[in-house]
Amino acid sequence: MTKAADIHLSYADLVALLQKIFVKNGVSENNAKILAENCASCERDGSISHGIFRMAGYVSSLNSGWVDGKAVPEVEDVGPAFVRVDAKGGFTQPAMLAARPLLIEKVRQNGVAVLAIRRSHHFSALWPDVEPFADEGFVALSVVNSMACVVPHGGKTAVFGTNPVAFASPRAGAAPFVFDQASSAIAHGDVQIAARAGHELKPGMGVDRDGQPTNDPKAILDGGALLPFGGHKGNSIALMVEILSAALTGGYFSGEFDWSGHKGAQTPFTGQFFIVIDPARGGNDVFAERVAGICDLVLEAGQERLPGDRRHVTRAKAETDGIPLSAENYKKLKALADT
Ligand code: NDP
Ligand code: PYC
Repeated sequence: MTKAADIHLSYADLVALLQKIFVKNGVSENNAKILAENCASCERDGSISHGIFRMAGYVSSLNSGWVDGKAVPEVEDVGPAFVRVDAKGGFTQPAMLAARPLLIEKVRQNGVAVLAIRRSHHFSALWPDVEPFADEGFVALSVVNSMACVVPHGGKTAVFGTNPVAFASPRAGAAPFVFDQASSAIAHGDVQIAARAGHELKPGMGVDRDGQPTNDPKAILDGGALLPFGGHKGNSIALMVEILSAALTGGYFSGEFDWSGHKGAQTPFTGQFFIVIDPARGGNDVFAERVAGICDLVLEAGQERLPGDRRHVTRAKAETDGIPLSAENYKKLKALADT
C-alpha cells in the first residue's frame, strides 16, 4: 500500500526548492532552473524513479567534479537539417534548449531536422525532452545512452546502458501521444528503489555477479546486471541507441567513459540524439486526427490505457492538490538546500 503524503507542494515551490539545491552545488542559475523544472515535472507526473529521488545523485555527481553545472553548450549549424551541440561536460537539457530555436527553424524549413548532443550528462526521464515538441505540433523521437549495466542478449558482460527511447506526437482533442521506455527490462532507478524498499523484482529482469538469473535487486546492483527487454529484440534497440546517441554524436558509449577518478559520480557522460519532424509535410492535413483515431482503435480493441495516460492523471491531481511528498523526503530536500 502507498503511504499517504505528508506534504503537498505547488510545482512552483518545488522548482524553487530544487533550483536552490542545484545552485548551492555549483550549477549556474540558468542551468539550475532548467534542471529544477525537469526534475519537478518528473515528480509531478509520478515519474518517481527520475524525480526528487535523483537529487542526492545530482548533488553527489556535482560535488565529485564529474559534471560541470556551469557548462555553456556550443551549438553548431552543420547542415540544412543537422544541428550539433557540444555540451562541454554539462547536462543535456540545457544543451537541447540552447539548440532548440535553430532546430525548430530547420524543421520548419526542411520538414525534418536532427539534433546530435555530445559530451553530455542525462540523469532524468526522457519524456520531458520530447513532449514539448508535440505540444508545438511536431513529431519527435529521442534516444540517450547511459552507463554500462545491461548485458547483451545471451552475453556475460554489461555493454549497454538502460538506453531509453521516447516518442511524442500531436493528437487531436487530447494531450500528445507520448511513450518513454528503457530498452532494459527495468530502469536502473527502479532497481534502486526496489533494493531500498526490500522488494523482489519480477523474474527476467537481471542477473547476479556470476551471470545467474536473480530477482534480488541488491544482487543486480552489487556486480550483477540487467537484461534487455524482450530478448534479442530489446537488445537491438539498446544497440541502436548506442549507435545514435554515441557513435553518431561523438559521445561516449555506455561502457566507454571512466568515472573511477570521481568518487560519488552518478550521472552518465554520453550523448543524446533527436529527430524532429513537421507532420504537415506528409501532405496529410488530418495527421493529428489520424493519430487520435489509431489511439482510439487501440483502446476500443481492449488495451486498458495508453502510454502517458498515467502521467496525465497524476499531473492533473498534482495541479489540484499539489505535488505529494513524504515528510522524510521533504526534510532531505530542505537539508540539501540549506547546507
Ligand atoms: P515504464 O516501463 O514504467 O513505462 C514505459 C512506457 O510505457 C511509459 O510511456 C508508460 O506510460 C507506458 N506504460 C506503462 N505501463 C503501461 C500500460 N499498462 N499500458 C500502456 N502503457 C503503459 O518505463 P521504464 O521503466 O522503461 O522507464 C522509466 C523511466 O526511466 C523513463 O522515463 C526513462 O526515460 C527513464 N530512464 C532514463 C534513463 C537515462 O539514461 N536518462 C535510462 C533509462 C530509463 P506512463 O508513463 O503513463 O506510465
Ligand atoms: O533509471 O536506468 C535508469 C537511469 C540511468 C540513467 C538515468 N536513469
